[in-house]
Amino acid sequence: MKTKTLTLKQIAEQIDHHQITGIDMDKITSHSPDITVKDSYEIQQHWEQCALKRGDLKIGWKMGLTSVAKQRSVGVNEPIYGRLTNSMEVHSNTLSLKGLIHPRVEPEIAFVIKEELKGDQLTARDVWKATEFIMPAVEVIDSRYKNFSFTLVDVVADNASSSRFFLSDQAFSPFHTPLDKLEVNMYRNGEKVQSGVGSAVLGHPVKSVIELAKMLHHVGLAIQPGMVILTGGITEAVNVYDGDELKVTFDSLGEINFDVKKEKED
Ligand code: OOG
Ligand code: MG
Repeated sequence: MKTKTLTLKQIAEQIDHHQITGIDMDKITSHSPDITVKDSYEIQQHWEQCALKRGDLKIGWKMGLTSVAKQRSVGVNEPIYGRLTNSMEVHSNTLSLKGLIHPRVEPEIAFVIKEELKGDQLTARDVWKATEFIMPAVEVIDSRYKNFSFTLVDVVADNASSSRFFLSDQAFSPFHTPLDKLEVNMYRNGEKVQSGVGSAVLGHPVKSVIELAKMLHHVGLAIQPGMVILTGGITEAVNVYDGDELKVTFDSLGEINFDVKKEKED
């Protein structure tokens, strides 16, 4: 079998290039079949270095595949995490398709943390105590792999398909409403395309934060104050195309609206 031996850093640079250019690529497991999940998280760390060198700032973490709907849709059956930088956050009501390959959007709940969260034995109470506020969010995922097809190792190396995200203008007290009961609906061009309830995320989105802290603890990391955490898609993700109008409603937490455009017009 023909195998190229690339270092983990070289693989991270390759993925970074495809993330920037918006050109799809072969799965890394197709040329480096021996890579482990642990290696993939190391690739993420190298990728983060590339992004920071470019001037990006680290602003948080995302959890992925925290709902059965999401796990089923991509055929990977365990939660993963990725890294968020400031250039991924969209501050307007337009999602530009520039640099994107085959984007999909999904409704999520974001937590913003005010005290360090560290350890693999945290409780929901620890997380609430450390949470400054929560916000409705829409994540735009975009696998760099051809046909949005990957194994666990591939998707972790590709920063858990992180691409862009929207946060609502309004933040809420973590105690405003029970997040496991929150009903979320997603409309594309006026047609309801997905609906779900917060409990789809590991029973309650707070559990996603506990799980993230645990996964990070196992590699000697913690969630730092100020970090944003996307807790994972509540429904399956839907494809978006040029000209689409998206509306995502979050019950008593309001809605997020945006248009999808080929090139940003500003
Ligand atoms: C992996 C990322 C999943 C989520 O919220 O479940 C994710 C993927 O589906 O490409 O962000
Ligand atoms: Mg997501």
